[in-house]
Amino acid sequence: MGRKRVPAGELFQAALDGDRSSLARLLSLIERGDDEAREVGRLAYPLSGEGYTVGLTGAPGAGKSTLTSAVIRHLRSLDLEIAVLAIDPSSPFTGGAILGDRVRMQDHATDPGVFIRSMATRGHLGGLSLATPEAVRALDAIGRKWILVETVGVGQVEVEVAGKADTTVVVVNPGWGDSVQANKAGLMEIADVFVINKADRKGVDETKRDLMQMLDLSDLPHDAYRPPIIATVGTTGEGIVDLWDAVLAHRAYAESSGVLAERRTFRLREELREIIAQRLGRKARQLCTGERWDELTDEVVDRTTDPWTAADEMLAGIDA
Ligand SMILES: Nc1nc2c(ncn2[C@@H]2O[C@H](COP(=O)(O)OP(=O)(O)O)[C@@H](O)[C@H]2O)c(=O)[nH]1
Ligand SMILES: [Mg+2]
Repeated sequence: MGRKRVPAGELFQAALDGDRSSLARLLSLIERGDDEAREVGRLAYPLSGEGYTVGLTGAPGAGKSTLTSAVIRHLRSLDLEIAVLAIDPSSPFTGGAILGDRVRMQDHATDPGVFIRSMATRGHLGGLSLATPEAVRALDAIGRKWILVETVGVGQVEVEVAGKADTTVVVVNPGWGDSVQANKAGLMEIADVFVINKADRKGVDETKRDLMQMLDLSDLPHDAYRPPIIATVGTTGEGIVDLWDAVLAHRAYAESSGVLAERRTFRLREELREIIAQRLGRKARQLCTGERWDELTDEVVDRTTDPWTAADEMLAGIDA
């Protein structure tokens, strides 16, 4: 790219000192996920842990970016510094949604109290599941106390990624009950707060009823906490204060009940497992090359040996 390569450690220090372009480059490293990304991860981890992540998820077009922008405005009015990650796992190549996000959030582009970053997945969801928490930690490490994460939440894997926030806001629209596209069961499971956005349209009450019914039927434990349902109009900012109050209420509940600590432990354990799985995958790909590999596959093809015996030989010395 013609730009001078700066060692990860230097970039990290510059980002810590408040240099935004270094922070942007740091996040590019994380997105790439190579050895330098690991280095960034090692540096960021001990400095992280103070930040709180709020995920906004829902179908494309539900108004997530518009709401995010309205939330940013609200938080800035309270003088809070924030970071926003906009992630779109569903369209890794077109970047169309991300362009839309940029347009809708550009009001804040010159505000030093706001850092907005779009992340594409380059068609690799495994990459996203590691890059997202790593990016969050980098933002946390440089001192952002609130990190908003916008993700598309349609398919199952996307919903899993979306559910990895400390508080998850699920955005639906009036008429959601009729939509066949959404992974409703998955979204019900991860929602801490429901938002019916586009409440300027008709059907808000029906949608609210649908959601309440689904909450009643779900086997989530409701004794201590039940996700509230907030109506908003992202384009005018109506309901944004209620939305944010609901986030704060969930946070207070999650912190005092131990739910937050439990979730974070679970997430870290999953992440560690994923790191190990990816490394083992890489090792497996390295193993399956070379002369002996070619001979063995030929033997399996010729039926002079079977796949299991061949695998045993390739894995000799590795307990797998
Ligand atoms: N009528 C109406 N339109 C909205 C509202 N919120 C967002 N939109 C519009 O819905 C479209 C999609 O919004 P966007 O924030 O990009 O959705 P995202 O894909 O979920 O991020 C845009 O044209 C917004 O202006 C709302 O409350 N009411
Ligand atoms: Mg968007």
